[in-house]
Amino acid sequence: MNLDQNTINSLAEHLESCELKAHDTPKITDEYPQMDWEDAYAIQEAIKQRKIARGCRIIGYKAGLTSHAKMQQMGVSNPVFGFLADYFSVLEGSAVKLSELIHPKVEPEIAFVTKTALKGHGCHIGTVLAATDFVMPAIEIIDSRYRDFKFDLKSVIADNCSSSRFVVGGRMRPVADLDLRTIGVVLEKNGEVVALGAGAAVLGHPAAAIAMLANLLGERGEEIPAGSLILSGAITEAVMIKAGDNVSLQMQGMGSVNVRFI
Ligand code: OOG
Ligand code: MG
Repeated sequence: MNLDQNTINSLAEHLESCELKAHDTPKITDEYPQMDWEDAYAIQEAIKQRKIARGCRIIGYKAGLTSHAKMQQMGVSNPVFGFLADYFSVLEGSAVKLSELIHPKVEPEIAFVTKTALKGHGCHIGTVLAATDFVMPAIEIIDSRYRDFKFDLKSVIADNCSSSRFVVGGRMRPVADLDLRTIGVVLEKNGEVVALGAGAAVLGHPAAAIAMLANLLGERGEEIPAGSLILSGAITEAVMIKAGDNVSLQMQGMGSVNVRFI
């Protein structure tokens, strides 16, 4: 680690206050170019602890930049991981208020819900499928706190990987009789198709993203508890939205989920 605990705490406070007040900021590596991977995850952890201290519950995790479409869009080359707090969850049927966000985008993702804990290292697709209770279609609403969504991997990790809101819906399906690689995904905005893909866009198999996450947490002595919700990463590139937009995601055999922005 290259940053001291005071700097980590003050960067966590800064990024979290940008999130809560919907303000953007230049990426933090501009001021702290020496920041390393451990520092980046330590800042993310400090943001998580601030939320827990305020009474938030951590309900799960997310993987990000797990598809070539997303890596190319954001100009980076490795997956990243973040946490999901209770208030990130938007119920289908309610609307997302744009006044609470900076410059949100939507992404189509497969959400996993676990029935047993997952602890790395050594987790693989099989371990993940065995620990999965069910999967559901999810629309993730990302909202980088960095100006114009311009960041490097360390800055985005510190910013909890642009996590902001998500909506799950459609049908919960057990994974035993699903081939998650070939599930077709159609994302529509105001009735128009804006992105398409299949599950395999995420690391060849979406469960591989969950295995990577479990292995990474395992290195830190942590596990994914039973009952966690995990977003496995965008299947397509992210799509910008504005007030009045209506976004709908259809997943083959898994129904659809919708969200409105006001
Ligand atoms: C980082 C978060 C990416 C995904 O699913 O790839 C992400 C970003 O693009 O702002 O959530
Ligand atoms: Mg995402």
